[in-house]
Amino acid sequence: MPEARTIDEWIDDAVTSTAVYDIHTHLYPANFGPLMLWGIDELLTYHYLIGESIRASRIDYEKFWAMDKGAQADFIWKTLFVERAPISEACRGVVTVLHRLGFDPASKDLAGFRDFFRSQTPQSYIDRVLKLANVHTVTMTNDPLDPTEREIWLKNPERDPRFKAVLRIDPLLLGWPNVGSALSALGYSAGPDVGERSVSELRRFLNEWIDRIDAQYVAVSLPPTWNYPDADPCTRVLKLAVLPVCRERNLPFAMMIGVTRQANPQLRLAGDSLGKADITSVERICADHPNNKFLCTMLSRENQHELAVTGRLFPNLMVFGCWWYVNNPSLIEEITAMRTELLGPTFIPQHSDARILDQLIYKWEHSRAIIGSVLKSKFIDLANAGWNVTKDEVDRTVKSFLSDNFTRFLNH
Ligand code: RAT
Ligand code: ZN
Repeated sequence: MPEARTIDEWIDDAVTSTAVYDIHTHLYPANFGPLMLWGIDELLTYHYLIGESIRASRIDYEKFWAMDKGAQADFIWKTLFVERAPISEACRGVVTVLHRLGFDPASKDLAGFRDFFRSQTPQSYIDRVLKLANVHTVTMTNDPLDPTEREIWLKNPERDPRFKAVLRIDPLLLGWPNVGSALSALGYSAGPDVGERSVSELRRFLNEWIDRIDAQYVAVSLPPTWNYPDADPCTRVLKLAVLPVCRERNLPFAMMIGVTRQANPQLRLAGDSLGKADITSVERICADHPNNKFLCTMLSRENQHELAVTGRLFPNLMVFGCWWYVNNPSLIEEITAMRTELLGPTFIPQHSDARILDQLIYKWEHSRAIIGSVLKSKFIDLANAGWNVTKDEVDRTVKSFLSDNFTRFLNH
């Protein structure tokens, strides 16, 4: 029987050396031009840090938004890293990134950091970051109704095989009746009412865009009030267009549930809140569509236990990630331990949600450490219970968590 120290070493090795398939980010490859965000000014103006700096400084919203990006980054650096200790998770992330790139973050030499980023090219910086973060594939979030993104796709950009696409359809489910006119402006004869004609045009839209971007799955974020089934356009579009198309094409449908958009609009992207959602909607959609595959993550801590239990009940449901406001060390640890106890190795513990390329470095370094520590405690408990834990078993478990559970689910 291996000693606890040996098991710890196996896990540390596996967790660091296994390359990650990051199943949800907001990143783009270099040839997507302005959509690819990277570098120190983008890192500092991450919406999490915008929210934190406005709160800490009590600056007027208008005064903050009137600054250009460089001035906002200066302000956030001064407010959160110079005047105060950067002890929040989002602040610590910037410190980890700078450190891993070889800087002494304590030098507080923002001008020096900027010089380094100015000397990088987007393409080679992607190689460097993916290597440092040990991430082999990054899943984007692609919205064909976003005019900038749409223009780029319509030019058939060359694909970087490390960046996979996902068709994100929030407005198609939640934006009725207005989305009807947005679709008809693009040549789909959809009206405001989700009638039969709109439904068949929606299916055409979905199929065309799945093909164009080679989508790996179709995704939506939903409010805590989401109810399924309901007498609303969302249920109708799901039942008649989204789920049949996903089924025909064997694509998962990803539900990210619990976001209340724009609870404080003054904060713009940083102004979204959260709430506890009704798990019975997840149960019903999985039960009613056994031939569909679902990915699901939930935003409120209060939903995490019932989501893990729901995962036990439905093999067609893949529980994934610690999303956004639960992507913090104390909660990742709690959620990952609980999911392991209820689901064994059959879930996807984490995604990064990175919006800025460099964030892959910290989001994965921080998450790997926690996934490793949860696995150590579980494998040592197992050894103490009398099981002969092997290195192969440890390696397979880590690979399932960081990459294989997702590819197996896609291919099933
Ligand atoms: O985590 C985030 O950055 C959020 O702003 C959202 O993008 C969220 O993850 C989403 O995909 O809606
Ligand atoms: Zn996201």
